[in-house]
Amino acid sequence: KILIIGACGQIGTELTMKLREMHGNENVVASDIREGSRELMQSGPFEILNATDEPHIREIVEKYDIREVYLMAAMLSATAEKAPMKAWDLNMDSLFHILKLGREGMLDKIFWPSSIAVFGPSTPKEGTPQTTIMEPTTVYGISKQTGERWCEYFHRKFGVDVRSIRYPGIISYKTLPGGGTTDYAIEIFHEALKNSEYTSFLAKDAALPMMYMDDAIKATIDIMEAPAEKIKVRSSYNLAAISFTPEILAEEIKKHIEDFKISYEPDFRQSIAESWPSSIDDSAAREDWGWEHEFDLEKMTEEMLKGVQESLKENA
Ligand code: VAH
Repeated sequence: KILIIGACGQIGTELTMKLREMHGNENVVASDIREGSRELMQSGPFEILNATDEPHIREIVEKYDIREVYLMAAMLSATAEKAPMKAWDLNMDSLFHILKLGREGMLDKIFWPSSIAVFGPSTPKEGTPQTTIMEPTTVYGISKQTGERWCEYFHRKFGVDVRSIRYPGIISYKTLPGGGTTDYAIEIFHEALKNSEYTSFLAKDAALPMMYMDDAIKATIDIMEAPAEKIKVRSSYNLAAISFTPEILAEEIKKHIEDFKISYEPDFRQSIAESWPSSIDDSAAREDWGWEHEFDLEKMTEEMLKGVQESLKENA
């Protein structure tokens, strides 16, 4: 059976629904520090779990005979800057608990998400390579860089089959943003549909690597389904789909909402965005396990406007 830790988060929610669709609801146990959406809570087993609570994790793994864990719990970049040590403890302790279970032979496979936040101001910004200099300036980025090193260590030393992806900014409408620097690209759709205007907390030219949620879920499933020998990178794979600036995204939205207006009031998150790459080279993922994105800027914008419109109607 599969356990998802952090199942109520932005990625966790949609990943849980997808895995339940693939493997059967009863075979996918969702867990998080708090309850999640009605759809998630009603579709299969759920446990309230603090991702740093090792004894409770072990108890759940034994109770449900878990053999695969997706560890999606973390504090993201913007929130982590407000509570650095809390973010470090959550992001790192949770990973150690799961890697140790893997070392003890309790798990067949582990998925752990990294992020483009592992890159810093000294990293080449365009077409950032799979292997390059990484001097992250955020607590979140430092925790993800450290986590990658531990994943590679537990794989090399103890044969733990842990797989990881450096997610770019992820855009979706089924869960509200969770404290990320890239979340302007989610908020903008809600504001455009509600008020036809949006004030961006990033500057107009802040280019960032982004991906629509369906592509992120597909990549997560693809890397976990690939034969172990194809997964040559055991720190974490670069992954990319689209790159755009707030200005480019606003222009795309204006094709659907003509009177949409954007203004810019960069805040502390602008300096985080400036420390990250503008675009990523993900050729290793494409070569090793056949990664291919589907959603370009146009298709993502259409899907988001449709999806946010529906959720606004439902909650109206
Ligand atoms: C964040 N959405 O903004 C996350 C992600 C690359 C961005 O790590 O912190």
